[in-house]
Amino acid sequence: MISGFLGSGKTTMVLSTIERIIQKKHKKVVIIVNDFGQVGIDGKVMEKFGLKVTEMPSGCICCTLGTDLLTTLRDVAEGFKPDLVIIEPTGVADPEAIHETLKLYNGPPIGTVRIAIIVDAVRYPVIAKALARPLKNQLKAADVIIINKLDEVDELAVKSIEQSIRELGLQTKIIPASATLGTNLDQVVDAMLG
Ligand SMILES: Nc1nc2c(ncn2[C@@H]2O[C@H](COP(=O)(O)OP(=O)(O)OP(=O)(O)O)[C@@H](O)[C@H]2O)c(=O)[nH]1
Ligand SMILES: [Mg+2]
Repeated sequence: MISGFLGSGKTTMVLSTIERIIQKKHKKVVIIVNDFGQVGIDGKVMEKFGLKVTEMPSGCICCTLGTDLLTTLRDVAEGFKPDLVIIEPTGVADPEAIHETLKLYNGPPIGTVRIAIIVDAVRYPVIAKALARPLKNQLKAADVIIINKLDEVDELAVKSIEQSIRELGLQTKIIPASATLGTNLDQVVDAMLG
């Protein structure tokens, strides 16, 4: 699952890493997007990699569409037999709630669930103030935290974000990256796949 606030760069990160992800070990990948955001996932681009894009009606898959996520998952599992499913929930989704929802899934076995949280390096200071609680909930759920848009900030800003995350008492792996420039994406892929 690739989660994070609106506009943090989830879709861009998926698009920038998908080729590496497929090369790494996954042959058949399904992407479940809950909402087509600022950057859409172009069906034709995905076809090039033999991917399938499943769009779910907008809404929050962590709550109202909980069963729809499970239905969608079962449909793709049975119909497509993917090696990897990437879920991009809406920016407001609570990844922990989605994780709980996934525990109710009773289709073909899921295997490992990993959660990558993307934070926007530019907006982090504002979000940390205005949305401290949901931010903490997201970060707490993460197996890896990606500080995205490295190209837009200086080293000091990145250090201060890292420090702020550590002050929440989290020891989670943190990777600064740029989805648009391609910085540190090998590390991102390794951490996302586990
Ligand atoms: N400078 C910079 N811009 C980025 C980077 N990654 C994404 N963006 C831009 O940030 C904006 C949002 O990117 P998206 O990939 O749509 O973000 P998202 O998290 O999928 O957004 P929603 O699905 O709407 O929540 C776009 O204008 C991207 O081009 C990055 O590494 N650097
Ligand atoms: Mg998106």
